[in-house]
Amino acid sequence: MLQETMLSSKELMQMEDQYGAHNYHPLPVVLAKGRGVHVWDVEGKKYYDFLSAYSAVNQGHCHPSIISALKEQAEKLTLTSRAFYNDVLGRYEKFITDFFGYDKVLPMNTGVEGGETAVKLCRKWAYEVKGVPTNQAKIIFVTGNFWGRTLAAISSSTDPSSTKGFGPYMPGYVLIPYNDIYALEEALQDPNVAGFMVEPIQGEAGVVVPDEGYLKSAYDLCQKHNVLFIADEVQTGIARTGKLICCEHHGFKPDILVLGKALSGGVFPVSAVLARDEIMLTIKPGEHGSTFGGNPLACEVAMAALNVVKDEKLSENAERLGQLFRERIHKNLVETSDLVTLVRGMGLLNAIVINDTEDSDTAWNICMKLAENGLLAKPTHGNIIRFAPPLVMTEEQLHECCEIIENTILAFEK
Ligand code: IF1
Repeated sequence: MLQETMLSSKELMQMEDQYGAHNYHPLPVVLAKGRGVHVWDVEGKKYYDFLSAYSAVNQGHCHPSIISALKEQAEKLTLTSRAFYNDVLGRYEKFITDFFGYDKVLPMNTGVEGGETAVKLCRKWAYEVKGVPTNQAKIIFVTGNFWGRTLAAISSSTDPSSTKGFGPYMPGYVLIPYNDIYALEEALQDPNVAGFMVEPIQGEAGVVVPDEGYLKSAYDLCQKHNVLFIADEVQTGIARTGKLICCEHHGFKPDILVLGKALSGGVFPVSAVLARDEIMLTIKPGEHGSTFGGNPLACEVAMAALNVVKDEKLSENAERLGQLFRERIHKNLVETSDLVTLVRGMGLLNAIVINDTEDSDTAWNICMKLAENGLLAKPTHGNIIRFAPPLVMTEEQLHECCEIIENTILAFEK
């Protein structure tokens, strides 16, 4: 019965084209199953997943302990709204604030809601604690940032594909170049600056890693000017770069920490904003929230997902395998193929730069060949291919994937 009603990849892609908005351009692969580092398409072809849903599936697809937490809670209570208390939220709030070392958490659902919450907290803190005149608070962002698709998020974007046709934009934003400490120092001279929001590694911009020392210097400058350092760790957090959060590599704790994606292991939309009381308590009852924010299902899933990070030592694994990956790709591709100019990243958030123009389809065509050879990845910004497998990968699997990547690129004709 199931066999007869099963639609082919082609039929399913046509259905999306016919009935869905055209706001994506996916690789022509239709996935039907995921487990660990593997996914399978409708026709049963097996792939290594080297995108991990943009670092949301750090714990591997359908991790058994996260799925059982989901199932168990789903049979009990899924949503109460915050009109009432429930028996999970308080336990989750204690768990996650202990886990990351903050006084309090404000639970939301998507990464961009986390970013919006951080911006609102920062402004409120500016008016109530720092003493910035009402509606004069400014937040500094960096060029090349990406923190989502809402109007507040795209108002800080320098990418026309995010901004064009969606104006007017949110006021109170200051834009400076990424990885330029002098530009930050200059922007911080304005006493109305309330915060500096930045990704420790710019994911969408193409896994752009700032110079050693930039982030710590930026943090120190923010402290000096009584400005909040807001770390958008939606993509870099949850062990992805080889530490629990990327800022840990640089020896500081952000004033506001935004988490999402792998906070749930890709099982459920869960995001979180963590901060000390002085910041968090500026938002009073009824001033912010969300229907699903902190729902019992999300909380149980997130606790299970974070326990997997700890119990399976995913940070350590990401650190070790990421080192291996960059060394091997540098030796076998950067040094030998004129198609690959560099490999960069931290932990298991890496990318290669293809020696072609940004608007060329070379990176896309390489990803199409990689898919044929059983490995899924997708270009970000034309000539850059991001490689971000689940952090549960073994060394043996990593070498098998490097084999596929190397053979595909070395055999590739532009
Ligand atoms: C899509 C990009 C990555 C993020 C950072 C906040 C958010 C994201 C650093 C918002 C989301 C996702 C969005 C997703 C593709 C993916 C992405 F290509 F769009 F830019 F990873 F680089 N901060 N990134 O990376 O989180 O609201 O999506 O939960 O399809 O738009 P969200």
